[in-house]
Amino acid sequence: MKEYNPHEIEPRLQGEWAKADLFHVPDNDEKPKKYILEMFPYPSGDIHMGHVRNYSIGDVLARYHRMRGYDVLHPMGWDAFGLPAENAAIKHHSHPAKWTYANIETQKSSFKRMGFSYDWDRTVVACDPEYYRWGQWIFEQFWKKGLVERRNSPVNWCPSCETVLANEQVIEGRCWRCHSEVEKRDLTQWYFKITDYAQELLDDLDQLDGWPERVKQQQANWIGRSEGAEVDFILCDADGNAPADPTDDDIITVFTTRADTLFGCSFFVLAPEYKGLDKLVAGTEYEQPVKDLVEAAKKVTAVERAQGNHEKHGAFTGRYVMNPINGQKVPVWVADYVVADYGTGAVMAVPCGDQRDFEFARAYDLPIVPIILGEDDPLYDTLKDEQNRVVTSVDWDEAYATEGRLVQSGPYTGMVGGKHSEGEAAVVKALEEMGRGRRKVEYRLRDWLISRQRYWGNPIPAIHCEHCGTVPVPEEDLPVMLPKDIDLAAGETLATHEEFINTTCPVCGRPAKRETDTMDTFTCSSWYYMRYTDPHNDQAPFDSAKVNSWMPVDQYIGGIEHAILHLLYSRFYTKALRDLGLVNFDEPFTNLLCQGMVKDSNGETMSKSKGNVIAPEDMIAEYGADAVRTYILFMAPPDKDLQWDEEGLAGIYKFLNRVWRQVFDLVGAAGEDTLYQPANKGKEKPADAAKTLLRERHRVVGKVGDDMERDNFNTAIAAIMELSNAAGTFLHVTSAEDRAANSEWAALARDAAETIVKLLAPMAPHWADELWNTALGHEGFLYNEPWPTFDPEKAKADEVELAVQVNGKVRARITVAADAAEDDVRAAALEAVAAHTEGKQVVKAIVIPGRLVNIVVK
Ligand code: ANZ
Ligand code: ZN
Ligand code: ZN
Repeated sequence: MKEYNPHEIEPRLQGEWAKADLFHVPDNDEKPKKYILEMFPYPSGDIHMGHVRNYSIGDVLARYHRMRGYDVLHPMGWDAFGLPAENAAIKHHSHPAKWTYANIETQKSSFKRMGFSYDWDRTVVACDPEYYRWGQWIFEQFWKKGLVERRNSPVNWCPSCETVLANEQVIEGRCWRCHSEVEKRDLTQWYFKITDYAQELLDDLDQLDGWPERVKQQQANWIGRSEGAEVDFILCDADGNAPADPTDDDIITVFTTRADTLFGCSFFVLAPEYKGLDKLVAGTEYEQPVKDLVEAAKKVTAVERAQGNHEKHGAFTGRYVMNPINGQKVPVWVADYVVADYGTGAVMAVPCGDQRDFEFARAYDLPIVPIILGEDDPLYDTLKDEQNRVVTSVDWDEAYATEGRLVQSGPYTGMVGGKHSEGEAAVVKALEEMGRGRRKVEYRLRDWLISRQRYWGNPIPAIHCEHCGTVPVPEEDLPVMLPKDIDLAAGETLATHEEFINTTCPVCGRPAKRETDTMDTFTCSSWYYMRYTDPHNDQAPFDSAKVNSWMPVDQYIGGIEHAILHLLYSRFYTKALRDLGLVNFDEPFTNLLCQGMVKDSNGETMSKSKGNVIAPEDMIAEYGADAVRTYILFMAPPDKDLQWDEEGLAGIYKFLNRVWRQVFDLVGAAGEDTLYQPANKGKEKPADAAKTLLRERHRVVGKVGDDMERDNFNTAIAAIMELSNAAGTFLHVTSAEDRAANSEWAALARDAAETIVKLLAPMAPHWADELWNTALGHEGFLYNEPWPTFDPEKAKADEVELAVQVNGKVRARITVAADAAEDDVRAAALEAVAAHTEGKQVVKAIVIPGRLVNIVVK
């Protein structure tokens, strides 16, 4: 028998697979299709265990479905634009492309060394002009469709990355990449109008049954639909006189989810960035204090604003507005807790019902009018029938933010108040009738800011002409190529690259300037999975028939950190491309699996700075790729964190060795009987061992199939181990001669061997192929072999052993038919413990099928 040597067989088989072009998948085959996809990596250097886990999961699924008879699309590529390449280039005085392509080569050879079954012919590299050309083309289609806007507004600026960021890339006020605190700047930037799809992005989450709940929840929260109303307040003088016929300039509108609380509005607050604030205070004594407040508000960091519990500061504007519901005059303040880009940037402050307003009222000594109360509130009895404002202060510690009864609220007094309440509906109706309010749905989702002031990205294909404005680069001139001659270390950027900038206007032919911003790298990852279906197309991003035949992705696998960013953007791209008529599906990823992290042996995240990184190549060098793959899949369910334990890996390596030997033995190819233990023969009868093996063979095939369909790779491997145990017992008690002499046993042994090898083939493909070719004497690769079938009848155990307890103590064991009726089992149990129940009364006898019979006597 040949010894198991992964270091010899793995590279050799990888070469054979490549030579046979094994993983090439045709487009127009009759077979049913599966698209298995792992998130493409950023080429940051060599691969880490997180990659190994991510791609091992994908590879097992790809190989499994292939054996199940599908044509499997399983591609790999690189998300190759982005800042780390630029930083590396600056550090080493080289070009980002050099660093990027070198890393791609390294990663690619690591993936090959892991034995992943990618169709390398379909590779997509985001920084290749053949790919980014079509990213630019899609940008232009979006533009034509009205989904692109260029506008000036306050944006997130990362001072360390020296570029703007989308809202999704600001995590608790910090840059997603470098964790620096993000600043606000007023800049003219490019946006994708993802907000046009806010409602559909929210609604269609319901279709995504195959997505983790928490990802859908995060997306729903991010989209943040909020149902309420807009209410118009009219500017008035200090005596409360408002123009009878107000113009738009006299009106300030607010968005509120709590119109029911209008009677409790005791002041009014504008965001520091509110448009028109300057005009309100110009030339008054309030101008300077307001300006000071606005300046100071810029220093309230985004981190603090996001948390919302900073000390609130404000200034009075000297102006008043009239509350449309009761004609009351309300002072207008400006304060740093109101954000400019939500609702209208103005709020009707109701300190009694809103905690932020409450805190502000306390800080500036503004009235807190109780207009909503719980029925158990001490004030309730006094105020419950009071329509007028008689109490204007409370001794509370916080606002009353839940449902309650409206008081001091005119005709609405006594109604239930709260979000979507009776009171809210009544007030909105009244406002609508007087033309001072209307229903409104707000979303937290903002348009996607996609321009970046960085070199290593996809150039935005636009030209600025003094005469014609900003116009798209003609399609036939795409791609706008990134210039190669740039010295980033010397501070050069696209914006300083004269040759790049200067061009002619495609409309009027006069000199014009190119746009120098590049696109967010998340635009590259928003459609790469479509390009895989037609990667070499030079006429279009992809052929619609091809993309529609493969997409949506059946199983997508990647990290939870993309819950909002990549996964939301990809859904937007899909819907926009659908509306452009380029694809015919609504959602890109039918099933999503977010794999858990790989932690070190103490449960800590692995990082270079902690020095606790386990390098995949070291583990491969020691145990081979098959053991690493199988171990990673065995150690934990795929969505849970995995704690590294090298002993466990050594155990899996031993298991592969043991089964290797078993397979040779089972087919009598070991040369000698390596596992036969004549001394054991007496303990277990060979006929019983054969029976058990046959049953396990059928049971385990059924179980592994079920487990694979549910991504339970760990329990699938555990079941294969059980089958191997049954095979082991059989080999201990039968000799090669015994088996050769009994044709039924010989057939059983071969079938068991082939089954084990096939079941492990998705996890340990080299090991399996080598056994398939040597011990089992077949040609070709298991990738092309059908998955084993099973007979559920044969999988059934015919007898089971049950413990019999009397008053909690095990007194006997009985063996009964597996399908025995409960009454028969009870009778057998009572008979077996008759000595312990004699003279006593049996109170109950409970049968727990397959496990025990519990008898209580007294
Ligand atoms: C009056 C009111 C009374 C409010 C009350 C709440 C409770 P969601 O649910 O998140 O949509 N708001 C509106 N625009 C704002 C802005 N630009 N910056 C800060 N806050 C703003 O929140 C809606 C509520 O947030 C609105 O309803 C408004 O305060 C506030 F007892 O109006 B409410
Ligand atoms: Zn940054
Ligand atoms: Zn022009």
